[in-house]
Amino acid sequence: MTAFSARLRELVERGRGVVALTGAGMSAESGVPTFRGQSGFWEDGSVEDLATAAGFARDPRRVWDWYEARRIQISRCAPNAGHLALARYGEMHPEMRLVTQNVDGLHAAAGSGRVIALHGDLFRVRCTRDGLSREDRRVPLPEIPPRCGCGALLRPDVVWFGELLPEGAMEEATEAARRCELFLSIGTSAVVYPAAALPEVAKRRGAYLVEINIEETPLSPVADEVILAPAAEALPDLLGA
Ligand code: BV8
Repeated sequence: MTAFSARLRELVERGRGVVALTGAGMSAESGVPTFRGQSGFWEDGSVEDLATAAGFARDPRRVWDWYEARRIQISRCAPNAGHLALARYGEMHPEMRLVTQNVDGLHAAAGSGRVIALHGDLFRVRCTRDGLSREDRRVPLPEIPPRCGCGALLRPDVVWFGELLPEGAMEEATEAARRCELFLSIGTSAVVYPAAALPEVAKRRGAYLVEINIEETPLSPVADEVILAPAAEALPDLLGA
């Protein structure tokens, strides 16, 4: 059983103005690899080649090989107890806002509605000619790199480095962070901006800032409470299973 302060328990029970920001660590116990840290995807420093528009223009097949492998892997993953605890808590407290950097769709699969997805969705693709995006859950894809009916290349409908976040998503998330009483930063290394600015926005406006992670991050010294535990263990304890 994870230990929480009385203050945190009281804020969770009140349930007024709770915002949760999740990162790759939220899905680690579902079997989805994280980006940084021990088994991180980007240990070999290939982020520039795999998660940028320039990398895609240079070698669309190499980028799609990576995204296709993630789509296939994630299609076999299920939401964990942490995703389910957040979904149930959101049902009981409809004003709770869930903001995610993840593109794996596991919050929606767990039943969370109204997820603010800052970095897009692995199971949506976008035509590189007209920019229109659509859901595409085919696993595996029929060809790599996949093409639109118009013949143009399709790209993953995710936000790459150097790209702007989806219209309105950051504004909605920032407004929620400004108004919340309790901000939970869960399973994120807190290094990717502008998402990483959200906890600081909440803290500056007087929210109680809590970090749930298995290790310290640059956010830890700023947090009011750091819970060093896996998300799938801490969240059911904190929010109720
Ligand atoms: C942008 C693609 C405007 C989708 C990703 C200052 C201001 C603005 C921008 C910048 C800035 N400084 C630098 C920038 C540029 C850049 C940036 O932030 N770079 C960083 C690296 C310094 N930001 C951008 O480019 C953003 N765009 O700002 O546009 C602009 C335009 C032009 C020029 C400037 C600005 C776009 C950012 C989005 C990039 N796309 N991914 C995909 O393929 O997935 S980001 C990538 O990192 C993922 O999306 C991921 O979501 C994100 C954050 O990583 P985390 O989720 O935190 O995952 P990570 O592996 O790092 O950490 C996991 C954590 O979990 C660890 O702490 C670990 O301990 C913990 N953990 C592990 N197991 C568990 C656990 N915790 C709990 N339980 C467990 N079981």
